[in-house]
Amino acid sequence: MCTVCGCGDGQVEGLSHHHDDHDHGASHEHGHHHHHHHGHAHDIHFGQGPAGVEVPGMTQERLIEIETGILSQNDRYAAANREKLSALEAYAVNLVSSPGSGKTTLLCATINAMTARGAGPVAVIEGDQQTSNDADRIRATGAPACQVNTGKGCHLDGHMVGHAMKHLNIQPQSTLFIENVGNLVCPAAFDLGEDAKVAVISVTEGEDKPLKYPDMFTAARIALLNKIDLSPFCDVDLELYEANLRRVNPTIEIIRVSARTGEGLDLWLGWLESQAAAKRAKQAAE
Ligand SMILES: Nc1nc2c(ncn2[C@@H]2O[C@H](COP(=O)(O)OP(=O)(O)OP(=O)(O)O)[C@@H](O)[C@H]2O)c(=O)[nH]1
Ligand SMILES: [Mg+2]
Repeated sequence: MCTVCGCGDGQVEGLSHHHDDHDHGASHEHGHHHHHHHGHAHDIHFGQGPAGVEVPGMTQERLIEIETGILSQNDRYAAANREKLSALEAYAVNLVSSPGSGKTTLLCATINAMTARGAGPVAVIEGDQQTSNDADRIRATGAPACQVNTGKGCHLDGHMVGHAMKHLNIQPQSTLFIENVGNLVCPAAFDLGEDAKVAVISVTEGEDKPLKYPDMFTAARIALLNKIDLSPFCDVDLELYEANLRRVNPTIEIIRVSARTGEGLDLWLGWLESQAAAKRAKQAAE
């Protein structure tokens, strides 16, 4: 189960995957009468309890118990992945975003640019609910890729990534790119053993997205503001976009990129190189 949104394949008792109980009117009665002086309905806030999430039929205490169990299990797998990657002196990023922000297109462009500069071995793990489309696109660049289909699941977890790492036979000093399932909510909560989460957000999505989905941008170390080539056509205020990113995460780094034109790719590759070098220097000093 995903402890963020409650989805999954019925591994947890009492959780129906078919959310056919949509009687919101009855189940969310406030129990007292509201007077709508201003002629508009009140806003409804779920996830205000200690668990931060609502699942019908479950208490907040039980939800916290389940979430703690799942996340600590996940953290053990993630720690094992991190150890393996460190032993290989590999650097791993977890690319997170909404569907279609351009993760795979950006990855293909990144890999091609890295190959052109002789930037060392790469490997890719592709997470999607279904299809091997993205792994096929990566393999077309010549890079090794392993597709993980999550089925009903909405994110990759540490266990899935551990399996994929075994399949990939990762070379020493590699850069490992993990493309998470397109989902701006749940992947934020799951450590995969990566060195950094990289949020890809495109100019077409709207400047308010960092404010509406803050967890993802709080978890990310860097945001790649993609499809910058389209900004003249979509009434986007790039300064406001960046200000909103910094409002939810004051230390987030931001690079404007276009996977289409290659704008900003040098800065992104430079960031990757410096992060990997810093990791190796830190390991050597230990
Ligand atoms: N104009 C423009 N289009 C882009 C850019 N990057 C990606 N696209 C387009 O955006 C669409 C989605 O790109 P993908 O790379 O499949 O996005 P994704 O994030 O991998 O999607 P999922 O894996 O399904 O979540 C495709 O039509 C791409 O050609 C860009 O920088 N500029
Ligand atoms: Mg993709």
